[in-house]
Amino acid sequence: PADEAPAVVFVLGGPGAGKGTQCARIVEKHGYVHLSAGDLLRAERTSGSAQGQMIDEYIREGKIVPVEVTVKLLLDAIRADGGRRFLVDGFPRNTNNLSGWQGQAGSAMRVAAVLVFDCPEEVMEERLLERGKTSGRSDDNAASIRKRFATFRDETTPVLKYYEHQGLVTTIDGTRPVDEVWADTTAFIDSLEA
Ligand code: UP5
Ligand code: MG
Repeated sequence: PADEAPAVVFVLGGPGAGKGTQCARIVEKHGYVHLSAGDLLRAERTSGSAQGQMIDEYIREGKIVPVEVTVKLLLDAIRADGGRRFLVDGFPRNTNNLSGWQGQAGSAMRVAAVLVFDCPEEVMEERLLERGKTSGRSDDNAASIRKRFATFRDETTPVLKYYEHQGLVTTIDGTRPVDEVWADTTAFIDSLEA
């Protein structure tokens, strides 16, 4: 119903698991608005703002940018769009992100589900090194990739555990070809709409 708070699906999974790829398809078929926290941070970095250099360093080191920065970017984008259904990709990445979201967006937004793409590090590493040949992303190199993996393992896992306890997590095997992953993804989004 229109009086309900806007719905958010958090999309998580390790670096290179396929979050952005699947989100783009969800937008095309299901009409969600896609907000990649990483894309918003990368855009903010190049906007020349004072915090740009700070964000740049966090990203290259695979560290998680202070939550106030990320939540503000996300909420500004959500409010500017005014839509009812959002995919928030790559967030919340640690328990501090989680409490920042709950404090600042908790009552205005409804977390409908948490979609997690599962993929072994060897596979993700290969994808990211390949993409790094052309992506221009400052974190698509072997040293940054190692740090991103460690951050995901140490800091994001507790967030996944939290939402698992809430019964909100659906995990999809992201190791397979894009079309096979998509078959499960679109079925899952359909199940939310049903
Ligand atoms: N590819 C995708 N799916 C494939 C498949 N099924 N089979 C074969 N290849 C597949 O895909 C990655 C690559 O793999 C692409 O070349 C793709 O074609 C191919 P993509 O869909 O881009 O995967 P994704 O999971 O989105 O990978 P990404 O690199 O974006 O993940 P990260 O989580 O590392 O990046 P993000 O942009 O979310 O964050 C970057 C950094 O920003 C973080 O490390 C952190 O420093 C900072 N950040 C924060 O501080 N806070 C936040 O809240 C968010 C980010
Ligand atoms: Mg991405």
